[in-house]
Amino acid sequence: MKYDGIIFDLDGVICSTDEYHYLAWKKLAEKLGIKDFTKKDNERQRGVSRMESLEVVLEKTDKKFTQEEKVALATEKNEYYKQMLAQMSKKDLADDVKDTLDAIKAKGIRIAIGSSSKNAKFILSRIGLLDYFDAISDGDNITRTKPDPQVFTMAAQFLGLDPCRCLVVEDAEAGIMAGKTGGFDTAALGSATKCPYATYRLSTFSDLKAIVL
Ligand code: B16
Ligand code: MG
Repeated sequence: MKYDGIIFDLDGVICSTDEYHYLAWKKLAEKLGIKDFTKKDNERQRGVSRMESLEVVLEKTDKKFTQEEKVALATEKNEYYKQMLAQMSKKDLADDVKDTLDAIKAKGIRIAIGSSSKNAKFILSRIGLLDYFDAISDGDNITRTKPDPQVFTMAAQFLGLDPCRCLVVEDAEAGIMAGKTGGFDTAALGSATKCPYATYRLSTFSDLKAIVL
């Protein structure tokens, strides 16, 4: 087998919660009087921490905020986001994602989540995958977010595998950089396909089968 383990990003790879991040940040931006927060701005929020994502929004206003006020704004965004997540169900897990994951598992390849999010376990529970992965590395066990490789190196450790035996699947350029820095091969989806450092580029999630099976 080409890889013994696969580490999946969550938002924008396993499910479309990247769209909910965008909508929640846009709602916060509008409350701050920012009318031109766009998907292009949101691209820079992929994979990075909640507080770094807030700075992408605040670049668009002249208003100044204390650190305490920034924490309150990030918390407010997270409340909007969690309200959207609470509406999710198993229907939000696409068939091609579930079928591909099942096929990978059936071959005995170990699988992990590698997500910067502190909401990862809640999302996995909503879509019925909380107990499905061999390991979860997420915002609760890291001190640095992507593009730092920590979330992926910890996922590989949890799987008991060397990074060179694992593939990272990502939709964020920051995630591809994190994978590369950590010594992983990477498979890019969506906007991450623009990143020159990706090992593979996927048009659909199920393209993974041709690489790893
Ligand atoms: P939270 P991923 C990342 O998740 C998102 O891409 C990024 O936009 C977000 O800021 C980060 O999680 C933290 O998320 O606010 O839910 O803790 O793509 O690494 O799964
Ligand atoms: Mg992502």
